[in-house]
Amino acid sequence: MQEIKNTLRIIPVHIVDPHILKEESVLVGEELELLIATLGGEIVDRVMQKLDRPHRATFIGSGKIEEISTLVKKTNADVVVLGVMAKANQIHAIKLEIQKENPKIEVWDRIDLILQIFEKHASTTEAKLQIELARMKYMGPRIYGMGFVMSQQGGGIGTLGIGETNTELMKRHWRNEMKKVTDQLAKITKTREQQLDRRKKTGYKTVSIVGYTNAGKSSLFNALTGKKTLVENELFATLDSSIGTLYISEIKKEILVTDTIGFIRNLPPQLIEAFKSTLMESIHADILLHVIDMSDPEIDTKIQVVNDILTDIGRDLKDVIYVFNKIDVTSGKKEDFVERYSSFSPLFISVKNGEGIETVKEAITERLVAKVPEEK
Ligand SMILES: Nc1nc2c(ncn2[C@@H]2O[C@H](COP(=O)(O)OP(=O)(O)OP(=O)(O)O)[C@@H](O)[C@H]2O)c(=O)[nH]1
Ligand SMILES: [Mg+2]
Repeated sequence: MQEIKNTLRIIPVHIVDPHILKEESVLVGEELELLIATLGGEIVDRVMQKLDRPHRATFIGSGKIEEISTLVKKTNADVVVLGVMAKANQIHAIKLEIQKENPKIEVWDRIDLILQIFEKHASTTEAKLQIELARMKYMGPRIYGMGFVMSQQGGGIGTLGIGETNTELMKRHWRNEMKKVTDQLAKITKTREQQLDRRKKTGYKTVSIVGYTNAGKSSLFNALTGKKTLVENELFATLDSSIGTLYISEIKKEILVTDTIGFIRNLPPQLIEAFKSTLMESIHADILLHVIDMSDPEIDTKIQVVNDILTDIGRDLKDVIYVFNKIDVTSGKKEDFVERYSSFSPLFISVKNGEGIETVKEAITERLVAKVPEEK
């Protein structure tokens, strides 16, 4: 995959499952285009496809590929992005066809797009390593040659003329590379674990901020800790975890607050796995603040996505507080959410105008005060 230098001319392919609600697919499509905007891509045209079931060889089928090829020629596009997760061989097959119109065309699926954004936003060694690992796990077959993919599927090897030895070599190289990165990351994870242990021993309590991407996590983190982490109206502005402190006068102690990477729907488990070291604090925090954009029309879906990922990484939802943010631009009624999410002690805030920040501190204090005696 090439480095991104100039503005990429992108054609999104919105693949619509006829079984889901129209409103929902519109929002999923908007999210895809928001991801493209975050990468700094220019949408030069768009393609829609209603698809009951993916075509085995190409996901979208030959008719659609032809339509896209024509558009690629007409618009001089650099990248075609499928709004779904496709298999390496499917992407490859599409690419082979479209290359007839533009030999330099890139074909990505939604995960490739997310990985590109990660790469653009990564600043620390840890984030970079995690992205490299995610990319190897997800795209290894595409990077290190199609031979591996073909041999996995048990078909097409003969026709491509890739010998078994060659395939084995590629596989081994891929595994070695992955092991190098995994080892480097393991060191960082270990350091983090030791830090966490030390903090726990010295009695530090930790609060971790989690939530869907762009919900306002870093904004809340800054408001609570007085730090200045990057806040952007972009998806995945934050890729690392930051730590700040908050003084709780009732217990006369500082607590640690962490901000971390946001979540998004339909992430393959390998990707989440690759970010484990960043997510470590969230897994072990005493309290989780789940920040929710209350102005979002997909609020319930996104809450569910976050909960599913938390559960996946092994965090129970017991000590989670729901923090509904952006009430300054929300028309929905608080009462409905209070009722629906009563077991998550819902709070309502606007980091933008400072409303409710105190209630967040109070809720944290209340939990900590309740916890301290039982632990002594
Ligand atoms: N209207 C309004 N906008 C807000 C509020 N809080 C945050 N925002 C905006 O929401 C956008 C995302 O804020 P961030 O704090 O970067 O969100 P995040 O959850 O850290 O996002 P990622 O790190 O990208 O996952 C920014 O444009 C903020 O200015 C709020 O209370 N009201
Ligand atoms: Mg952030």
